[in-house]
Amino acid sequence: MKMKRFFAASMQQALRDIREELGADAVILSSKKIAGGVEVICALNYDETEARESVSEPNRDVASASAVAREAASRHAQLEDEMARIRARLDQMREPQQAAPIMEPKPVAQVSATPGETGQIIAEMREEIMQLRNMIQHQSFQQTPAAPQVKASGEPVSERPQKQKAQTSDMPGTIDKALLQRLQTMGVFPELHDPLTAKINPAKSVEEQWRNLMARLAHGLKAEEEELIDQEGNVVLVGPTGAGKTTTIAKMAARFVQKYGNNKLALVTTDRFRVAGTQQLQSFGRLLNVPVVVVDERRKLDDVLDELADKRLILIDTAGLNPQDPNWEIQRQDLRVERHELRNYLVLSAVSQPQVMKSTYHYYKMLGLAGCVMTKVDEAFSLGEVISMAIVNRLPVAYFTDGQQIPRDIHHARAHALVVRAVSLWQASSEWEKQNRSGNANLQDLVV
Ligand SMILES: Nc1nc2c(ncn2[C@@H]2O[C@H](COP(=O)(O)OP(=O)(O)O)[C@@H](O)[C@H]2O)c(=O)[nH]1
Ligand SMILES: [Mg+2]
Repeated sequence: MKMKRFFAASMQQALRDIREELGADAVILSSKKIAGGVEVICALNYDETEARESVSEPNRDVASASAVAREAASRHAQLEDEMARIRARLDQMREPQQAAPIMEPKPVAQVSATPGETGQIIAEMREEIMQLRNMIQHQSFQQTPAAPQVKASGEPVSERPQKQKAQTSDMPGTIDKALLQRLQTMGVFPELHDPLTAKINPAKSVEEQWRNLMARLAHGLKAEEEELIDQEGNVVLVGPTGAGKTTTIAKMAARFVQKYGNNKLALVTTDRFRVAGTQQLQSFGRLLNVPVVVVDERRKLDDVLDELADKRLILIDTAGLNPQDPNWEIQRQDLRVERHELRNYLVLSAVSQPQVMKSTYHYYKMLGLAGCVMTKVDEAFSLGEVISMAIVNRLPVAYFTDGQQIPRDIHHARAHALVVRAVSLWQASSEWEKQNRSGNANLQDLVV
């Protein structure tokens, strides 16, 4: 591991110097304020254990600064490449078909390559869809035998397809009950079951029906095509207390600074109802060296946005309130603007109960919602609920977050990746339930 000490006037300048000299794979091991600026120690070919041994006495600032830069530095270049590729593909894909929430995905076989670049893009898309199908199949049916069973004669046993045909012919024209059960276990809202299953062919094998269902789920889920930090404007995160608004803003801000520097970003908060409300954002703003402005009766949001006219992106944090709270109306007034445009994103915690999510949406939709951010995906037992919320309410997903690390644990959302994750969680929860059921049987013996 190569280590190097950098001195710079600001953390941002240090990050720029480091990136220039050591490249995107450099990892910050420690940083501290010194007279006239900051001192940062970096490493190339980072190894966690080795690093822990070399850096003694890390303090809180060090931990935060390290969290800001660690991994993101190395993943950044990779993400940028991926984003450029996806953007190009989406440009090619854009079709005038936004109407129904669940749309029939194009059968892969019908996608024909055209010459040149378009052909290449379509070939990549086809590959991606195949990967999605394979992943879903692999994750959902791990219990099915990997290799076909063979009779003593050497002839393959064709038992499974026959069995499935028998299952489906019992209920002509209806979807297999087991599939509905899977949708339920995944947390997919019942109101989506019919639209999802409407065009599923019950004559197909259960595996094929399931793959089709998941492809339709992914197709119904819309994701924000361009990452929010790459767009200009005023982005507001709204949602209940504890959903992860402030943390997500911190993650987005750190990503922005790493990509574009700190000159074109500002943070604004309307969360002035709790002492801690503004403190959290202010300390993060200090760390990134970006301005943080608090909106209140004297500083209207319109005026604040006028003052920040030279910024490319303004991230606006809010208090998690509900209409019963006397401050709800105050915050609504705070968010009322005449001279600017706001894009409100609802922050939905993947661990919220469906009813809580629904009532949250009900409260916040009156603000006008441009999309949503899914948080705490790492803590969720199922993702069907939060995915259903986005589909049913036609909220494009901008990001999903899966941890507390800033900015590592935020990801530009992609529909199929979220569905694959939902399927693998379903797999894990089915296993858990199976074990739990046998546990309950033992408990019953005890109780009786
Ligand atoms: N596990 C996990 N925790 C998160 C995530 N996002 C935020 N949190 C934590 O959730 C708690 C509340 O977050 P905060 O941003 O203050 O929520 P806010 O009230 O909506 O601003 C904090 O402890 C965060 O660290 C996430 O994606 N995963
Ligand atoms: Mg907050």
